[in-house]
Amino acid sequence: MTTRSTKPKPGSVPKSRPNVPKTGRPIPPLVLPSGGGLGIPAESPEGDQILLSIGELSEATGVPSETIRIWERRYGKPEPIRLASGHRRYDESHVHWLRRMAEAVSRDYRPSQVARLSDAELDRLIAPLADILRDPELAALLAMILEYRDVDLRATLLDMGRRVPALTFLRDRVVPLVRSVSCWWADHRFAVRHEHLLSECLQDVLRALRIETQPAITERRLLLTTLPGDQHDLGLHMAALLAARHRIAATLLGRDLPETELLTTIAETKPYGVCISVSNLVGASQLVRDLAELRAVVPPQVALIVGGASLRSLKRSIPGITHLATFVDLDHHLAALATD
Ligand code: B12
Repeated sequence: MTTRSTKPKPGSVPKSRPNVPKTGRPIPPLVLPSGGGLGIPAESPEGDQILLSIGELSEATGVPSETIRIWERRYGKPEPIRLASGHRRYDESHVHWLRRMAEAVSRDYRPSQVARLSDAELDRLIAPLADILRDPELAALLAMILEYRDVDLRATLLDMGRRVPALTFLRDRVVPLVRSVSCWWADHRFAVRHEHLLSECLQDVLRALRIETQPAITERRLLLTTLPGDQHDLGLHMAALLAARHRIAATLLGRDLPETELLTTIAETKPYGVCISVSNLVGASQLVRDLAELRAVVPPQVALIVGGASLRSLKRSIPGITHLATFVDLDHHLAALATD
């Protein structure tokens, strides 16, 4: 399959480019919620454009209102349109910039550094991910999502997952696919519904693949969960698949499990360890606090294994916690455990 010309090129994703996906099917333009919060007519000074309140901007970008205000105070961006009443309003260009700013920040660039960049520089900064889209197999998967071909998507992923080792499948297919979501979200090709569709399909596929190889409960058991409030559990399903491939029983406890429930499960199952996946929604200070608290209550013989995007923000390791940056590290860890 050849790369199609509509694909974004690194450093050249002009805001006004035609929004035509690789499939040739036009992607609907970003739909902004109508009406202003606070009961104020959401019109620009010209009176012909739908504008967003700060809450709506936050909803459209996933960036908390408080962060938007801080960035405006510190870096002068996003610079709101002011209504006669003094209220802040935002248009599509603000949504566009903020999504890309959030994407860069989630990849560990400092907000102060990113805020100084021109649009073209910001495009270049987050471009490496766009390279993923040159991969025809991944591009085909993304097209399936945009066309709501979830049955095909599941079947294709299942087939890939059965053909290659679990680590290769995760590292070369699943993780790049999930990461490209933020790239496409940042430049408006993906909406929340696409993100949900992909997440659901991936969960189905990861579960199915795991069940195919899941060992009967052995003495080596791993419990898997996320930290309170973190709904991002795809990393858990991925880690569970790897564990199953190493013949280690992975007991998925899902997200938002109260700590007391986790402690009771530990007491009742006597696992080798608890594996926690942390998305970059969880900030560094919260991560340190939550993990230190958990370590203090989990019996010392039970390993606490932590991985996920949020770890990149940690300056140093937390005593008693096994930090594994990638699935390659987890794979090594599990391999050693399985032969132990
Ligand atoms: C899918 C997704 C969702 C799905 C989650 C579905 C699900 N069941 O998991 C849904 C739509 C529900 C969602 C919701 C939200 N999301 Co979201 N989401 C994502 C997305 C696209 C992928 C996250 C993911 O699963 N990554 C897959 C994991 C495996 O990759 P990783 O975290 O980079 O981990 C790597 C390694 O660290 C390692 N790893 C991962 N886990 C583990 C575990 C172990 C043990 C080991 C060893 C290694 C390991 O493997 C990976 C490859 O190396 C990210 C964007 C992104 N680029 O990450 C945003 C993202 C995490 N979400 C974000 C946000 C803001 C939200 C919402 C607040 C949006 C909203 N306004 O509602 C909510 C929050 C809900 C909540 N309270 O948690 C932001 C967080 C930014 C921030 N710092 O605030 C991100 C970064 C998007 C962005 N650029 O703005 N989201």
